[in-house]
Amino acid sequence: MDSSVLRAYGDRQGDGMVQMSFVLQVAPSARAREAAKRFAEKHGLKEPLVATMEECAKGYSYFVVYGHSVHSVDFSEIDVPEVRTESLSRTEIEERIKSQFGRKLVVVGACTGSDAHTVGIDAILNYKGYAGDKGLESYKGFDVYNLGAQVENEQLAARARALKADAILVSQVITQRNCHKENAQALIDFLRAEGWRKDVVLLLGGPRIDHKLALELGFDAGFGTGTKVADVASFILERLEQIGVPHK
Ligand code: B12
Repeated sequence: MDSSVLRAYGDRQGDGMVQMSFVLQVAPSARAREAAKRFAEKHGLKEPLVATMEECAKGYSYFVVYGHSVHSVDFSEIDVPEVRTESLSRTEIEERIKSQFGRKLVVVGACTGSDAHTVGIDAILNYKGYAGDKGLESYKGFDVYNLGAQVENEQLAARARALKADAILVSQVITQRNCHKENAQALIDFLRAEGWRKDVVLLLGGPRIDHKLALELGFDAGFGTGTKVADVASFILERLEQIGVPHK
């Protein structure tokens, strides 16, 4: 089998085993189990096995069904943009800021629009960070301003400008009706209209953000689930060195 063609791996190579879970508006019963099986078959699963049928509310059942999927993807055809930055250690980051810039780098971040999910941006910016990974505030080389939640683009831009920010970090967690795209795009448009988009590193982050989307919207990079603070710091340094605004 061509190793670049991927099928789901269950018990053995190429068996295509997957599981799907869903809720049907019916109480658990033998008929409900058969309904779940047929539902899975209609999604293309071969030989489906209903592994779980549990009442999750009165008149509703939660199912987990296993079966063989028939699809595959050719890995060799996949090309997605990735953030390609040398990941530096904390010591390297501190030393490079000192030697390349000779001052603290100013970072301003917020969770913008109606979005109130601050845990992600706090993880990147605040001293205590997240899951043992301390935020940018814990680095001597960064001067960090976390504006918090539900910050309007204009407010973020004004604060960033007043602080002579080197980098603006935007977090978007809510993606209902694509509000994250609209909101992030509006910030870019605003900065372009004000004429200083190119003078600042702009990062977009959140669990449903990827590098490709961020680039399409006009950001310098996008960071998704599991982002590490050192990777963000390394990217900011590299990008600032490229755009050449070392001394303000
Ligand atoms: C905690 C939480 C809340 C809390 C938020 C508290 C707070 N202060 O943040 C509260 C209870 C307020 C809340 C409210 C709501 N929530 Co909520 N919430 C969550 C939950 C459970 C966890 C989010 C979280 O903290 N993750 C942990 C952080 C560390 O992860 P992260 O954000 O991905 O961050 C990492 C990376 O993405 C990245 N990153 C993130 N931002 C940035 C920015 C930059 C610049 C960079 C570099 C990196 C970066 O780095 C971080 C570290 O690795 C999620 C479900 C889930 N399990 O994810 C739902 C979830 C996000 N919420 C959801 C919803 C719908 C809501 C509400 C609309 C519910 C309602 N009907 O009222 C409201 C909206 C409120 C609002 N106006 O925004 C949905 C969003 C669906 C969608 N696709 O839009 C989710 C996914 C739940 C769900 N499955 O439906 N929520």
